Parts: sequence; C-alpha cells; structure tokens
Amino acid sequence: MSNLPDTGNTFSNPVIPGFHPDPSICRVGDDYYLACSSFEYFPGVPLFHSRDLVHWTQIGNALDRPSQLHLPRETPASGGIYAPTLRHHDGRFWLIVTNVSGDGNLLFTATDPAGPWSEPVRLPGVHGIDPDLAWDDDGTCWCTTAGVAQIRIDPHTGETLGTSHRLWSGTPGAKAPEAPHLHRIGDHWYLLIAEGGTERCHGVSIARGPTPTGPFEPCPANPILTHRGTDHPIQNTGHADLVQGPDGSWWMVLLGVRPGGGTPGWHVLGRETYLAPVTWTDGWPVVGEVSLTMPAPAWPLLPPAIAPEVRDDFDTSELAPHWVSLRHRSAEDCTTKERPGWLTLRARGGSLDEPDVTFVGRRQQHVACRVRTLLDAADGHGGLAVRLDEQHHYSVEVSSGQVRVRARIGPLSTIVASRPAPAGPVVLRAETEVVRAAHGPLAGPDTVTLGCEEPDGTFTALASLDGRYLSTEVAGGFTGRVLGMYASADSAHFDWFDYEPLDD
Ligand code: 6LW
Repeated sequence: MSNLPDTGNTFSNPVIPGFHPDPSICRVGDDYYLACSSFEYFPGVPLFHSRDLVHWTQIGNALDRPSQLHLPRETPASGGIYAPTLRHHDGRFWLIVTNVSGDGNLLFTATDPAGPWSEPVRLPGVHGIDPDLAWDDDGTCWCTTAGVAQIRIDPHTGETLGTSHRLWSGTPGAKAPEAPHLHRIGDHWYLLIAEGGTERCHGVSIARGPTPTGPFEPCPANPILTHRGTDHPIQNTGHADLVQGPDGSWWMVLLGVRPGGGTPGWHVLGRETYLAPVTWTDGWPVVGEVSLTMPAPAWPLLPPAIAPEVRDDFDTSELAPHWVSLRHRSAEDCTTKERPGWLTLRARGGSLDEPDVTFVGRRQQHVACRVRTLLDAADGHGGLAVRLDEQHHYSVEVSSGQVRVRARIGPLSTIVASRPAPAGPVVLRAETEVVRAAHGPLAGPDTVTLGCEEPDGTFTALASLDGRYLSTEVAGGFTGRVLGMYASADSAHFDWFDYEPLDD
C-alpha cells in the first residue's frame, strides 16, 4: 500500500464516457483491462485497454457470438447482461457476468482479452447478480454475489462446491448491498460493495477480514464514497472496483452520472466509468469526492496517438467494436458486403418501437454532439435514431418519399414534422445541445434537433425536442442514449456515419 505523490498533473473524468456502467478492472504488467455491462445490446460486454488508467481504447466485446450471448426477442430494455467481473489468474483472463434474461451466471476465459473468449461455462448453482471471482492461495475459487453471499465453485466446470453462505448484509438500513468485489491487499481480504441502489443514494462501502470467507468487519467510515445529498455535478457514484498501479498506488473505478437541467436533473448518457485515486488510513481505503478533474497518476499519461475518427466509411468487412445492435445481429440483416463501402441493414422487425428492429448504433459519449449519416432509402425505409429504449426515442426517417421526424415518449408516438425527401441519397442529422439557463421546470438537460441536409449541404432542422424525455430519470432502466441507423422496411443502405463531439 502506498499513498499518492502529488505530481501537480490532472486528468478528466469520466475516463470512459457514455453508457459504460459497472466497471471491473484488472492489471497485467503495464496493461489495464476493463469490462462493462451491456444489457440488451449485442455484442455484449465491451472491453477496454489502457496503459495509463486514464486513456482507454475499446479492444473488443467479450460476448460477440450468439453461442455466448443469447438475448431472446422478449429480453426487455435493461435486461440481458449485468455487471461483469474481470480478473487475470493463472495466465488467463476470467470474466463472469449474469444474463438476467436467460442463462443466469456465465463464466468465460481468454488468453487475449481482445478475444476470442471461450464458450460460456454455466453456473446453475450460483444465484444472484453481480458475481465476483476471487482465488485463495490454495487455488480455491470463491464466487460472491449481491446480497452479499458466497459459494465455492470449480471455475472450469461451473460446478458449485458446498453451500452458499451470507458474508455481509452491508450497512444496516442501506438497501441493495450488491456489486461485491473481493481483493487481497496486504494481510487482509477486503470486500468492496455498492449500497443504496444505483440512483442518487448510491455509495461504496467496504469490510475486511482475515480470509476470503470472513468474518468481515465493516469500515467505521462507511460509506467510503457517496455523493448522496449533494449537488455535486457527478451523482449516483457507486459500483466500484480496485486496482493497484505499478508504483504501489491504488485506484478505484466506479460508475457515476452527470445530470443536467437543474434539480434534480436528468442524465442522458447513462452511467459512465470514472477513476479516482485511493489513499489509505489505518488500513482502510479513503476516496474523496470524485470530480471532473482529479490528480493524475505519477506515471506519464499516454493519450492515443490518433484522435478518434469522426467518420466511419464502412469500408471494412467487420464493424468496429463500438457498434452495437439490439439483442442480436446477423450477417443477413447487417452487412458491409452487399454494397461495398456501405452498411446495408435489412428490416426484420418493424419500427424502433419493436425489440427486434434492425439497428446499428453507438453510445452517445458527449453531452453535445452531432451525428450525420448518408442514407440511400431507394430499396426500403430507414433512418437515424436517438434511442434510449423501445418506448423512448426520437428519429428522422426516410420513407415513401418523405423525411419524417418521429417522437416516441412512453405511450405517446407522433410524427412531429415531415417534408418531401430530397432526390437521391439523403444526409440525415441529429444533434444535441446543452440547455444553458434553467427556465424553471421546463428546462431540459439538452435539446435534440433532427433534420436533413439539402443537396447544397445546408441543414434543415425539422424539430428540436426536449432531451429530458430521453433521460434515465424519465425512462428508467440502466442504459443511456445510443445513436444509430435502422431499417424499418426492406433494405436501407448507409454510406457513412459521422459522430462529432461539439463544445458544450
Ligand atoms: C447491477 C448492479 C447495479 O447489476 O446496477 O449499479 C445493476 N449497480 O450492481 C445493473 O447495472
């Protein structure tokens, strides 16, 4: 254990913006790896790599085949894949997750975290979400779940050995003790948990004991992290994991949200991944407030040599790992091979209101951003969507010679604006703009403007809509906005897609 030297340098939070909750982290030599939840999206469990803990690059998705990730049509929004634990043990990477919409707890291994990951090992005897994996010195593997309960497992077969026992119920009076992670640090085993629920009361607490099975003594300073009851710009802080740097310093990754639009605020990007330094007092970890700017690690920061490209031209046969679909994706309904240099989507369900709409999107990662796509709808209907779930989305669609903006807000669905489509392929555009001044109860966190471009490139805005209705506070659930392309009848062809952060 060591406390942090102050280098005077800082880094910006969130370190992985956009809907990337429930981070779990491990370090192997100079490399850090991190996994997040993915819910109803396919492929699942995005995996990130970093060499400095601050700058992260997505290197893949652990669950990228139907045999690993089965999300039936009935999978509700925010169902599917919950809360991974990622560990490196015995020369391999181990990943354990819960598919709450079918297969329960599942374990995967890989020698390279970029993949391929193994077929799933099922754990029918492990009940409860948020499974953690920890190995004792003698190789005993403990699986600890929300509650907080623990059972010994054979991680190779998924067999449970013995019976489940309760480890800790968290702080008396606090709800939802969950997200356990067990770490051996010095002479103690530390049991890190989240408490209070994943909304404004969320927090992180910790207990320690002499063995991985306890008995556990709670930290007198619990919760060691919470922003509850504050007007801090980052809220809902919780669901954390710990990692040690090569210099002995300790770091916490956790989820948090950035509500906008006044009090209580609406967050639209989902739960994002934050990083915070950890110091130690009397053998207990201390985490102060998690801020948008924080003291940097003592080692050199290594921003990526090449800034992320604004445009994806769909010139490669495989889609980049940040593109996600809903519940499944098949080569028949999503391909760059039919018309080289174009992404072709073939409608399999109906509209964005349906769970099996053919959709390819990416997480909104900046509060203010612009997305554009060139759509050829000569063979069908398709469009550009700002999506939270099946019941909360805005879209601009080309169908039957018209460009239409539609808003779906809970039980209400309406065409907000329409006009004749320009001839030939059409550039569709959506952009979000932060609402600066609070205008009483009507202030949204942002506005979402949708429209199309004229042949000369000028933008015609068809509608500017209140972003609150595409926020988690309105829609509920565990995800955030995803921006993407879809086909609603026959085939829609997309030549390119731009994602451009704007100054907020
Ligand atoms: C996850 C639970 C939680 O399983 O939300 O914030 C649930 N924490 O630990 C879904 O992400």
